[in-house]
Amino acid sequence: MKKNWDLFIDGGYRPAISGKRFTVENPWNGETIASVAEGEAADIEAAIDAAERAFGGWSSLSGAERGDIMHRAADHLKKRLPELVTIEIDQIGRARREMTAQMARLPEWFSYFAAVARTHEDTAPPFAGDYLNYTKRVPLGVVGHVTPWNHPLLILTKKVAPSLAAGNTMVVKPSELAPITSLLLGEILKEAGVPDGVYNVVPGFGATAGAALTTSARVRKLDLTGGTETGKRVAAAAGANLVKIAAELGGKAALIAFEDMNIERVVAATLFASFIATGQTCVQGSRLLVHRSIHDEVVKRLVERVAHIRLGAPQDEATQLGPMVSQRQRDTVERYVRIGVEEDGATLAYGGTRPDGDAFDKGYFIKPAIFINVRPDMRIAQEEIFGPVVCVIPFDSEEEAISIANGTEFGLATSIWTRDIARAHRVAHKLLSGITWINDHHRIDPASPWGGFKMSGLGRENGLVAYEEYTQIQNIIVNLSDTEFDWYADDGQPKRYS
Ligand code: TXE
Repeated sequence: MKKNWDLFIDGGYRPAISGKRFTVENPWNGETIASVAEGEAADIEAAIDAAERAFGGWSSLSGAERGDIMHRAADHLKKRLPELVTIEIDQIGRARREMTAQMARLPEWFSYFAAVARTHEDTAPPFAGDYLNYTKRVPLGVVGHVTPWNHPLLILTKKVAPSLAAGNTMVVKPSELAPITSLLLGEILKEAGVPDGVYNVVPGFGATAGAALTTSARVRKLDLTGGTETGKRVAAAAGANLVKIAAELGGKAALIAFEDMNIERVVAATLFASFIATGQTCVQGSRLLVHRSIHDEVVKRLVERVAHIRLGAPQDEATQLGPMVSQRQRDTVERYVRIGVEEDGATLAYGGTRPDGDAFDKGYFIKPAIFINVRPDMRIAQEEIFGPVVCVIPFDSEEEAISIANGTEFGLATSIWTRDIARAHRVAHKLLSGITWINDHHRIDPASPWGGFKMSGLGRENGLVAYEEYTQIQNIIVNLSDTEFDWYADDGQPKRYS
């Protein structure tokens, strides 16, 4: 991989106007993997200029023409996946088996939204009188994407594909911890035929580049994935300029395991939901609500099985869990482990400490943590930790499980584990949860809406709704009558509404 990266603006690389650079660290060994141009407000302005210039051309292509280019983008992306996977692992420390599985699906987003661009149909709503009435969905203009480090290219792809399909041009501010794959996507889109200036990337920090993009009145929509506090700040800035906002923010997902579920399946589900991505995912299973009658057996098996998860070098195929992304994120987890231990009643049944051994010395490792005897009102059961920590909470009735599941400020995702089909749907319908899986967790599809209730965010990614949210409606009302109409004439003709 090349070591020096610049901003990607107007189809090419260029240094930051200030000449500043920052470094990207490998969280597995602390080594610097790249030096990246550090964009600030002036660079964001230059990127918006380029995106504004490109808008006329890109938005005037037909949906089918944009769709063809996006299908080529899917093909190019597929070819470059091995390189992208390796870079993503170096940037964020996630295990190769996870990144390979996740990133293999990214081309589907371009294919799906290419098909939407080609097949989208507008509407002809009824309109009283002799009228032809139709709507057109037209692009918004320049849109801004602010993305995080936990699934850098997946989250960006979820925003870029519908933006492109709808005919928008864009400026991306990737996470300062993981900007490289976003830059490489620029090369891939260019190769596929996306015109220069349609896709621009300005790496930099939230307080400078991020703030410049999100306070710009020239951007017509902001789409952020990040922490809830950042979401509030960005939404306030967007409000000041009446800019549309989509925000995918924090979560406190629960798994609800009923007594009719096979114990081994509950245990496997919890390990997968809670610890994949070293717990650094918005839909992480941070609470296991388990029926009291199977609680002890589930806890026993969880503790037995978690001890066998293999921590290690993220690039190694055999590794099951990598380090956390940064010192800061590990500090947060360790702080919450202390809070949990100090809170009256909760017991740390496993993990929460750094693993022993030279292999783990330089990386931000932490052993997956299981808390038991947790009460729903404890801080560890309420606040987003964003790490490999699960709080096990027993329940006695369906109503109690629903109330605990809904009892946080978040509402992103929940999974229900039961063989009882009526109960599964009954519970799902009472959850304040944007995404609800029944007998599964962490499943996503480009066609299926993704986003949260309450403080988990605004708007939806994926699906037709995401395409529509990257458009605005133009309503065209055609009078089909040749009868002359003169409101002010005293001609004895009936007037409108009279
Ligand atoms: O996120 P930030 P951080 C949560 C998770 C995590 C916490 C902090 O709980 O522990 O957030 O993580 C940009 N104006 N999630 O600090 O800061 C920033 O540069 C404009 C959940 O990494 O929210 C980055 O590009 N932009 C989440 C992006 O926002 C600003 C994924 C996200 O960073 C900005 C990540 C500002 N004022 C963290 N401040 C999820 N939903 O999956 C920051 N940014």
